[in-house]
Amino acid sequence: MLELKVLKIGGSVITDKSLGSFEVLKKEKISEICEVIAEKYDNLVVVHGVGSFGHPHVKIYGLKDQVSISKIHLACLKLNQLICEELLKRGVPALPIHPIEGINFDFIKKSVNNGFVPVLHGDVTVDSRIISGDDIAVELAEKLNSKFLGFATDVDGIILNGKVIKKFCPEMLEALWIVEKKIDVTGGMRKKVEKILSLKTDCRVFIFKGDAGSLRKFLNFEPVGTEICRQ
Ligand code: IP8
Repeated sequence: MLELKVLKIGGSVITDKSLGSFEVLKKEKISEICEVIAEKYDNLVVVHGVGSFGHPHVKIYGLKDQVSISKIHLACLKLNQLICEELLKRGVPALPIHPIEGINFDFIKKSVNNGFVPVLHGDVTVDSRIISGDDIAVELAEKLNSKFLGFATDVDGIILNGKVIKKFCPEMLEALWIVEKKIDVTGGMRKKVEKILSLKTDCRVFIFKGDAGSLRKFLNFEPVGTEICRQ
């Protein structure tokens, strides 16, 4: 498999995740992103966060029993179906894949090799854990030996001292500080960066704004936003 890209789209890019929001889509943003993906989707795996189709549910229902887990999963599915439909409308052969069932990396590889675009999402597990889209994206990049991993977020990259930095090195981790007022049960930017730093394979990783221009750059293998350097 040549030049595989893994693109993680943040839940706050495609849904309104502000306090009190419950299953609120950012429809224009979803259209914009799907349009850009439709321009270039070869060897691509997409993972999306679930935003207000999952985080508020975890807060409200908890992970206490099977009914809660089912409710949370169903909300994640709703968003995943919608994203896949929007991609499909634009000719992208999106293949919904649900991590609650376990991730079959060979199947994902096979589907990419056969021209599909697997679309995974943040989810819950039957043993009451949350699996974040960030974890899934990093694991996919590792297992599929991807050379390009991108995180489309609601910020331009990593902001230190008020400025977006082009390259982030592990020594900067302590300085990473971001104010987040949203509900996020899987952690913010710092957790994302820590996860990326744990990546064991040789893969360029970028955090960038989920807008058309930045996304286009990423899909064309151009550096964008902040590159996370691991040494
Ligand atoms: O939105 C979280 O996934 P994320 C999954 O990628 C749930 O952090 C169920 C909250």
